Parts: sequence; C-alpha cells; structure tokens
Amino acid sequence: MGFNFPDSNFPGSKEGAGIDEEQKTKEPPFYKVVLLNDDYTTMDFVVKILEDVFHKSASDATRIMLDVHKKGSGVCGIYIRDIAETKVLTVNTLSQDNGFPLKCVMEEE
Ligand code: TYC
Repeated sequence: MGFNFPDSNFPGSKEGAGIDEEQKTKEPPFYKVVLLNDDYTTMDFVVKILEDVFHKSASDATRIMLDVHKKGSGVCGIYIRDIAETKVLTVNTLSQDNGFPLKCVMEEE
C-alpha cells in the first residue's frame, strides 16, 4: 500500500490548492544561443568562435557559419540560462575586442 499524495506535492506540478498560478510560473529552463549574420565579420573569425566558444568541430563550425551567412541567424547551442548568458557575453566581447560587429543573442526555448 503506497502513500497517496496529491499531484501538487510533486515538483513541476502546476496543480495545487491555495497557491496563485502566478507564483507557480517557472522560468523556461533552456535558452538558445543564436549567432546573427553581418556583412563585415570574416568567415574565419566566426568559425573560430564556433570552435573555441561552442566546442564545434571544424566541419560543424563551417556548416553553422555558412547557414548563418545564408539565412541571417542560426543556433550555436542550447544551454541553461547562466551558461547561455556567459556564451553571449564571451562572443560579444571577443567580437568587439577584435573589431568585428558580430552579435550573439539568447532566446527562450
Ligand atoms: N556574412 C559574413 C561575410 O560574408 C560572414 C558571417 C557569417 C558573419 C556568420 C557573421 O554570424 C556570421 N564575411
């Protein structure tokens, strides 16, 4: 014979008596880190960013860079918020330090 807890006792449950819906709303746990195309950043620099910051192989980095170049933007990876924020800051700082306008942003999953 097992205990019969109401669903609201389990983590992640959205049901429960006496708790405002607003209090139970959770932040999305994952964020896409997205690279944006521009006309001035060199293809070599973008490939190096994808290898060094996102740990992509040379062939994956080239494929993602060309995808961003053709489509305007592309996902480099999906991370929890703190990691996504650090990746975005790292890319944007490296770009600025190297005189490129390359931009990286994060989006809720
Ligand atoms: N469009 C750039 C060029 O032709 C290359 C590029 C690719 C720039 C991806 C940014 O996120 C980017 N040199």
